[in-house]
Amino acid sequence: MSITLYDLAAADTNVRFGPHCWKSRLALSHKQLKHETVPVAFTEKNKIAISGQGLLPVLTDGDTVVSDSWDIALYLESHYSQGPLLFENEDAKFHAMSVNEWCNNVLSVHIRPLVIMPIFRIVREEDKSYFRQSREEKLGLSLEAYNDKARGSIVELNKTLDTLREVLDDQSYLTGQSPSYADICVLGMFLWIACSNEVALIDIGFTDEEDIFYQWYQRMLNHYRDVIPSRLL
Ligand SMILES: N[C@@H](CCC(=O)N[C@@H](CS)C(=O)NCC(=O)O)C(=O)O
Repeated sequence: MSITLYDLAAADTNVRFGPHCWKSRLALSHKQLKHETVPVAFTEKNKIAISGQGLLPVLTDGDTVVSDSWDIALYLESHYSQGPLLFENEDAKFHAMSVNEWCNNVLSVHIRPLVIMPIFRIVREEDKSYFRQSREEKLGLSLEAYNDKARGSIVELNKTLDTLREVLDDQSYLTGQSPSYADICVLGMFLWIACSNEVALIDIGFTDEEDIFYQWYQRMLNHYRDVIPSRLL
């Protein structure tokens, strides 16, 4: 069956920056599943009408339609038993679920100020007013005022990563010596920064080459290099 992933895109449709979309793209790569991607801009939700909701990612596999990155991960794991597992066992699934929640509720708070203006700059002209209005309504601040929090965010993000550094001190990946869906969730959040900003993460200044987290990040990019934009490798 042919798998298609509908993925949030910038004006340059090669630029895909959605963190949840990245989780699904990395999950497909992890399971070594061939797939096509369809770029979807913020105001092109008609392309995913088939899913009955308005958020990306959406995956189609023949007649099956799955939305929500977590549900996509569960779908791929249960329907494609070949290739490496996303969750080694039930405990790993619960661990990944809590890492995913932590990414969505804690990490994202520190990351969002770093991506808000860069995303505004790279989306299509016709998407800019939707992006500004929807984000300003949610944040209760102008994009510009929110962007002013970026410097402080880098410091907070760095502190937050200490939780991961403690784990990565003893092992190469979050659940052991090979990557799993928990690692994918975290990488998805960092690809949100890396794909919306023109400069490399290290140039933004929140980590350095000696940092155990940065080393994990490089290992992850390399592991999933078949789907990672070449400028990040
Ligand atoms: N819980 C959902 C979140 C989906 C989500 O927020 N997707 C973003 C892209 S990564 C989106 O569709 N944004 C479009 C919009 O805000 O209009 C998941 O994990 O898939």
